[in-house]
Amino acid sequence: MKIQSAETIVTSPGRNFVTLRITTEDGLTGLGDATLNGRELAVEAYLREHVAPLLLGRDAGRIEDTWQYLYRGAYWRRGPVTMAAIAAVDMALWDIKAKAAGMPLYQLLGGASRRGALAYGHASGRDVPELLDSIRAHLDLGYRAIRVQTGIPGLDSVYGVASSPAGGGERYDYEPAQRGALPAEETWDTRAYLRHVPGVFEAVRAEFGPELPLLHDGHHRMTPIQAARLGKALEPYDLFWLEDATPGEDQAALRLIRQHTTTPLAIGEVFNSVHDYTTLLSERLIDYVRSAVTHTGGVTAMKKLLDLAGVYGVKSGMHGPTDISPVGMAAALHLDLAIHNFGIQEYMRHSPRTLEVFETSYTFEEGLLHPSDTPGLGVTLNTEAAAAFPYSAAYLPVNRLTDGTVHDW
Ligand code: GCO
Ligand code: MG
Repeated sequence: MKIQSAETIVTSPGRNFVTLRITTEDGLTGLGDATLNGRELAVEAYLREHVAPLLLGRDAGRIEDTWQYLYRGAYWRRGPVTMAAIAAVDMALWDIKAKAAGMPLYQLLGGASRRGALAYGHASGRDVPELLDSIRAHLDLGYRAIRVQTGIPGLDSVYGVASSPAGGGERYDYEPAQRGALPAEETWDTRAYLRHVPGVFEAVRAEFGPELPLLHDGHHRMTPIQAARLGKALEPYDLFWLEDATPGEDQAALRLIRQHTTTPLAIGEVFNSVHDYTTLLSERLIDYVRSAVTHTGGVTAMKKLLDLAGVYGVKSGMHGPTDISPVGMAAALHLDLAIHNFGIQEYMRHSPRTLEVFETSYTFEEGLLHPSDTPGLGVTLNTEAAAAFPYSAAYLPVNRLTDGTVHDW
């Protein structure tokens, strides 16, 4: 099974996606997701210029060897661009291997450990009534776990909060991401946020009762002591997790938060290597690993990372926003089904237009996702539909404090 071609496809059915398609001499194809929100073309060029030529003629079945060849062989290790490129190759090779075996990928990873993967959706509102409506709308869609994000009094717009009411069409401020040559800028005030959020969770629990799993994303905006205070303030509302409380690169920050609160902690969507987690896991400073298969070197690397997490009793909570393509999402679902230490899966739902380009077979029933039993990853790329949506620059917003200082998020 020699690799005959490796092509990159950039398409933008509402938001930008980078896909790698590997074809073998005997005609099998595999897909890999290489989408890095706001830096898409850097990964596309890395793959096209520096990776695709190395793949031609290689044995498509040698997945571990190819991973090590691209990781160790490049000398320059880690980083989001490199690891997204390696991830795309890895996913495509697993897709091919599973298709050759006539099995869904999860079977090659050890088979199913559960009926399906519990998914959480993103509810949000500019104020509490809008938020409660959005939670109801998500429950109607079948979600059994909900991420809660809210507007903050005094701030015009907040990332992750839809700018129109539930059912108003637009789901999310930057979904699709802001299109244009420059990122939008938002104003942020952490003290206003900390004053507001506990009351919002109180209202949500009062309306929906104690059972519904609730999650919250801090988008890396707090200092460790602020995050410790928020975690403590949210304890009465029994969160499933508090995500990305502090900037991700500072692993030691989690020590301080952990000393002060029993609210479970999740982090890692901006991480790209197991080495980003060593302190967090060995000192048991987190409860959930948030990495995406797409940004962490693919199925091979993610499986090793999650196995290591399992040693410390830490569970998975893989990143699944709409800037992970349906290919990356499918790869996550096969892992979700197979690993033992599954926690939860983020599932934002792609737009109908995206699903015209990427034909998926995964299912969502009674709050559980299943990757389906289609051989391989179970996603096909409609190249004609993809060609109809050319790349257009789109960026995540930049965050500034009220005095204009650039802030973490
Ligand atoms: C999440 C995230 C996303 C990211 C986005 C970045 O938890 O889903 O924080 O909203 O910001 O995926 O590209
Ligand atoms: Mg997040």
